[in-house]
Amino acid sequence: MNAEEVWGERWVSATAPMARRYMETAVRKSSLVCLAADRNTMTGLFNLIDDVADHVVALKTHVDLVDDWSPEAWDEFCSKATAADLLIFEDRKFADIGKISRSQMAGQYNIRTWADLVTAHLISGPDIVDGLQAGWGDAGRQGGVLLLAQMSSRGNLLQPDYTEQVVVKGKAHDGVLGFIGNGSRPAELNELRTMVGEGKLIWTPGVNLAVGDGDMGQRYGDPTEAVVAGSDCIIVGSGIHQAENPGLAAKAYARASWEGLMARNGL
Ligand code: S5P
Repeated sequence: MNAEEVWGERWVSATAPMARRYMETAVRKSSLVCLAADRNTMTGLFNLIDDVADHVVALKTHVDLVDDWSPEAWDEFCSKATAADLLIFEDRKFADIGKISRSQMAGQYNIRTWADLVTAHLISGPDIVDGLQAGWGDAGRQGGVLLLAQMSSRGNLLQPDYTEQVVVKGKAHDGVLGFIGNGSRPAELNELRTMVGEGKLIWTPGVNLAVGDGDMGQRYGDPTEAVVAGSDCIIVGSGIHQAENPGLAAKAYARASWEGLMARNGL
């Protein structure tokens, strides 16, 4: 099956080049998994690519938590990820005014030169998306922003009226690839999908094959249920990188997510 057959209306409506690149890669790998690569050594990160690349579509990084980070090692890591057909997603959760966010795309980590996707909060207003897009433009590249519309963590302050405003403003912006939704609560996700419609993607952290509470306020829901409820990508961290066999775990999450997509689209 090609991407349009698999994704249906989402493929037709989500025309952003980065959205389509994601959806095509997902079909190639039969997976809707983004790995939250939360390891704090470069060796740990390189090992993850070796273990999981066949079953994962995107790698989500937190560049500032790597103890032995260097520009050279990071370049090599990104080249290896790209060669393994992985999108690179820096979960920077930008939140400042537009011009500062643009500058923060440069600096020591120079995110604009290697990230295909970044996260942002819309707390400072929609100019942040223009700032981030200008950052990619400064490097002659294109990228997509995922706006935090919901969060998975206990007690977060992203209330329903805030979520709605993020969705209304985000839907109107071409630079927005989609939204981060709460994968631990299918009912909340259903509501988010209704608000978002078909034109933007929803990516969801807070999923684990072992549902329930995680460390320090994290909450987990079932990956298949999240996809059936409207998620287009499950973001999985410890469920994969802390597993005894990360490759096998990635494969299990890929299968769970793919079954969700097939069920959702009646395939
Ligand atoms: O609401 C959120 C948003 C994000 S991006 N909740 C989250 O947990 N995340 C990220 O997803 C978080 O930064 C981490 O990298 C990942 C979840 O990891 P896990 O180990 O709990 O699966």
